[in-house]
Amino acid sequence: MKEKILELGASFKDKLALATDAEALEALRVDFLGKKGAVAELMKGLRDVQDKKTAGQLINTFKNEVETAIKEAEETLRRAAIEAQIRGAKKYNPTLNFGRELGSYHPITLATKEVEAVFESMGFTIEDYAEVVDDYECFESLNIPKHHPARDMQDTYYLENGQLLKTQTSAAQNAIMKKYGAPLRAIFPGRCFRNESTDACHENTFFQMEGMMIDENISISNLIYFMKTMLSEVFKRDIKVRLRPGFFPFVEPGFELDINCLICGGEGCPSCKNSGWLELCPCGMIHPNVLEAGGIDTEKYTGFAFGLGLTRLAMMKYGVKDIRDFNSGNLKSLSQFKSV
Ligand code: FA5
Repeated sequence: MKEKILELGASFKDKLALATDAEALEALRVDFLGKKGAVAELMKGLRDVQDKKTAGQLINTFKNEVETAIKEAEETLRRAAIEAQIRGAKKYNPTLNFGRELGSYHPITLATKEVEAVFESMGFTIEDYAEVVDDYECFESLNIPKHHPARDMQDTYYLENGQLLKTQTSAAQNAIMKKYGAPLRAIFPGRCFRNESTDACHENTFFQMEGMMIDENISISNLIYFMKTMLSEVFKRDIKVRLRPGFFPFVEPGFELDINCLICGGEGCPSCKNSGWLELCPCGMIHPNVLEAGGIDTEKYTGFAFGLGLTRLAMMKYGVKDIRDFNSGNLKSLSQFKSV
């Protein structure tokens, strides 16, 4: 009996190796485990064996081995079929590219992703904030009380319910300070709205990216380090930058950070209002009143903030001469920017 089983085992192995589809496996199962299969024949043969117990155990072990091997082979086939399906789906997906151009990222999205990646790698979290805010968020909490002349610099769209369309991403500063407290590193990109007449470098709807870092002993050198790193990572080449004093009620001291216009190389053109420089990223040390309004202990903490003009950054990075092209919906020009 033992020899017979060994013989059958070898034959089963050979046949299993050749069974490469479900039908062949089923045939093998019937041959060995079916009513008239090899195992059933072995059981019949028990009649003529003296040591029935040992022979019965051998048959049982063989039967279990055959069952397990067939099950495993079926599972392998099932997985291979699923993988083939997935591979096939990648080759042909009727919902994609059906006689049309594939979509692409908007250049402002690309610029946003790049800047986000730079700050994320330096430990900043990325926050999202509303486009409709209230007077406190956009002005009061930023040390700009009612009737302060700084409000005139941002011609605001007010809603009938007293709320307004965010004129600057700084409007989220207070809520983010309250949400996280100190220490804090956060950036928050967002769409801003101002009732401005448009030209090659001004839009009424544009993007900014605000950034804040609050901790013990934060100074202007930290601010300059982070601004420099961001610009060199995003532009990946040396660009001329100038830092000059700038007034914003929510920072003290405040700076204007301008970059040499990359459209004209600094000669002067409509993209930079013929000055050769483009205001890109005002920044400064957060005013203690603003920190206090955000619940931050000003005895212990200081911080910097910046308001990067993301749409202008995209202009410079991609050589777009007129900011109005971004909102034009002109797919022919916008779809040139495919990669991140
Ligand atoms: C502000 O909005 C401040 N909240 C920035 C700030 C944040 C200062 C934190 C200090 C600390 P400003 O109005 O200059 O500042 O706008 C910031 C940037 O947004 C500008 O440098 C410019 O790049 C961009 N920007 C402003 N107005 C427009 C516009 N109409 N079209 C396109 N980009 C604009």
